Amino acid sequence: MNLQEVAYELYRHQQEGRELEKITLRHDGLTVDQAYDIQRFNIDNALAAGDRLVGWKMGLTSKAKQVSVGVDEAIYGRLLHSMELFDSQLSLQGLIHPRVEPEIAFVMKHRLAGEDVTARDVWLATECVMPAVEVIDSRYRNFSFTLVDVVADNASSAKFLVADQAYSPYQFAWDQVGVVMKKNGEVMQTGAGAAVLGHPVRSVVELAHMLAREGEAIEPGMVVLTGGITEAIHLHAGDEVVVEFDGMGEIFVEVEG
Ligand code: OOG
Ligand code: MG
Repeated sequence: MNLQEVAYELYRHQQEGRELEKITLRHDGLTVDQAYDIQRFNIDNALAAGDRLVGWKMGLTSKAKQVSVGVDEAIYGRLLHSMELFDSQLSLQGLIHPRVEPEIAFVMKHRLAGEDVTARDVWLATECVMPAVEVIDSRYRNFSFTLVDVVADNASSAKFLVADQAYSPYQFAWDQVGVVMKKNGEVMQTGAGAAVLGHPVRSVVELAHMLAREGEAIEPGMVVLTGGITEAIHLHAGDEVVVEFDGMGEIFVEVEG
């Protein structure tokens, strides 16, 4: 099996917003390490085409998310400049079956690297913490995948939006922050920061450890999405989503169409 070929097929589907069958159906020997190689090849393709790496996302860090997709391990993906939204308008162009989820984002001021990174190191390295939402969009049919498939597909990354307002890392107990996600006026999901590995800071610790094994690091200025606090909800043209973060205001997503 040629990993570059598998990667390129997935890349075309990501670029064109076309779904495909799980790659593990045809390549059943693929390992998780090879899946991360595929993820990296495709990000390198995007960087060669002029995009920029702006951060990392953790995925499947909450029980609700693990149960809903049937994968019980945390994963990471890479965030590109082209994925970032700068206002509430979400175009469905190039998306297959998008879903949205509330997240807490860390923005770094110092480099974080190594298998011995602790929560203390994360606080020392963090510039600010921000409410965020992620729009995920698996390229696989019916959003159905194994661990290997989803890692290769850059952890279903599609779009993300961070709030305008940043907060001091010490202003809130991030595990106790409550979140309410409404769609078209109806409450769809509720949760608290503690859903993310007990405390979102642990997600950044875990990311640093996972990256250390690959010789990668969280660089200054990068954003880290720590993982969905609740299950993700489907988005369709005309939907209006409001995500309320306790004491921190709201993030709106208006789906164009
Ligand atoms: C995998 C991505 C999960 C999160 O925050 O847990 C994720 C998926 O559910 O498609 O982004
Ligand atoms: Mg997410």
